Amino acid sequence: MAAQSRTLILLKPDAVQRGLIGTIISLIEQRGLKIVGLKLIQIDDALARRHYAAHVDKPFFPGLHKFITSSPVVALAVQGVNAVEVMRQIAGATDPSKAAPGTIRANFGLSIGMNIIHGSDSAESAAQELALYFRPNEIIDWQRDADAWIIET
Ligand code: DAT
Ligand code: MG
Repeated sequence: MAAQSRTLILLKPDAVQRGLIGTIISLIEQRGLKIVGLKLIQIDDALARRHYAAHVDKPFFPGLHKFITSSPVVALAVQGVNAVEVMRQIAGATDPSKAAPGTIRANFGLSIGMNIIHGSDSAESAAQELALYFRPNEIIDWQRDADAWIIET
């Protein structure tokens, strides 16, 4: 089977509040990606600062911090061929009003500060971010029989 990687996805407070959890998880599954970790979590101040460490000094950080701690998020560990890149593609550009048609952010959002979904932006950040949200035994290396019809050998 082709080499696979993992990425950390968050369904942000706006997605949870708007009842979009199932819809977005379906899109991830339908693409052929495999969910290997899944939980509902309330992000606190410390986790917000660690997750968005690259942005703590940006002018938009106070608003970002308020938003991401305002309501629960769904954290997903997602696995597949080029999972980091594929999830960034299907999420779309950071600003939903500029995201390509058909992407999750374009389909469900309009505001950069409420842009529905987070996806790790590199293999390195994926490894760091997965460790923020999941203990090793919360990521399950399960065998999916449908992979025979999704991933070329
Ligand atoms: P992405 O989430 O596409 O990786 P990012 O890492 O540059 O984007 O920024 C993290 C989040 O911060 C982003 O999802 C929404 C928020 N954000 C980024 N730029 C912003 C801006 N100019 N104004 C308000 N919020 C912003
Ligand atoms: Mg980012």
